[in-house]
Amino acid sequence: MAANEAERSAMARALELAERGPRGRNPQVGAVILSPAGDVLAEGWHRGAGTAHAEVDALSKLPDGAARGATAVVTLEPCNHTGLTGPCAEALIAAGIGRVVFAVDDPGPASGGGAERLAAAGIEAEPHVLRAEGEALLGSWLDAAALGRPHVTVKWAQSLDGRAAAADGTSQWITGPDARADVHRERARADAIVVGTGTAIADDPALTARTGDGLDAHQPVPVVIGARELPATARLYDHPHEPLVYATHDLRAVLADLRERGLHRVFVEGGPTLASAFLAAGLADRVLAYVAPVLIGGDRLAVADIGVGTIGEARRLVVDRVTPLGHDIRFDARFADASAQTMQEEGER
Ligand code: AOF
Ligand code: ZN
Repeated sequence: MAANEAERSAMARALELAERGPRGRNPQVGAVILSPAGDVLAEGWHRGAGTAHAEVDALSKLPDGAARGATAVVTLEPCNHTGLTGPCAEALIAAGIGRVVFAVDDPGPASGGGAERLAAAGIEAEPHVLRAEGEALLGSWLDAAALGRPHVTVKWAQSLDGRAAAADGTSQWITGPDARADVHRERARADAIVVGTGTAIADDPALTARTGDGLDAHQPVPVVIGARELPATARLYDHPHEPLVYATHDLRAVLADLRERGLHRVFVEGGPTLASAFLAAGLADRVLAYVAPVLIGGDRLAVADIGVGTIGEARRLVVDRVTPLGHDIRFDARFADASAQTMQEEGER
């Protein structure tokens, strides 16, 4: 049965409640419990990993039995797994809830499926009420939940012949000002911006997002991966966010930690060794390649060995957009679904 007016306005309220929760590893979720007559019985929201989920928070404000036959209006599909807390679908069933209305499906391989669990218990679950608003609120959390890790964009600039630097290592200004401005817009959309220690030392990048004549309002967290020691004077230590430094080659561990910190969209800026490592591991979802009409030659390739030994193993992409930027051309491409590797947590199916 489609949602009625009281349920829709309760969902709008639940979305407001959700925003009280922190952005982080866990989604922002709100819940409102309505009586069969449409009166608000209780409200709840999720306060972050390890605390009660929104539905359970709302139920906890009611005396035993008071939710019998009531409707739970929740911004996210009630979870169906035991993570840091128990499954909300079971909590709703135990409380005698008669109907559930939710906005957004939980895409988690383990946490999803709550709607089916409710249906199996004879509880009507009405999905996708104010879905667009719910998805807008959760944003990139949804990508990370589906992938089991942050969404990864690997970016590079290259000459027409596929080089990222000249023989002496110089690499600045392969592409022109329009392409560089575009990179800053892309940085501003990311939660974290990642470079290898080699690039951090050689290029000394600031890793800020600069648009127009100043710093963009949103700054991605700078991340450095690799074993080499950075000089204390590195410019990235002047970044508004404290840099995260990982002295490891275990990209999965790095991604898992970034997700724990609520950094759901990762922008890998290089250099070629790190970009190639993400590609080789199948941990890239999107490629952003800026191609300049210059020839460099030599052996400083934009992408090195990615484990392709024979042409049948070539990694195919789908190009979503080709954009001229001044004299350069931008390719915005993604890996076909099966190619990018998801990451499942221990014990998840
Ligand atoms: C809900 N209601 O309010 C939230 C849900 O480790 P846990 O137990 O905190 O579980 C986290 C996962 O549960 C999270 O990734 C997401 O799939 C779901 N979050 N589910 O029913 C809530 N916060
Ligand atoms: Zn839950």
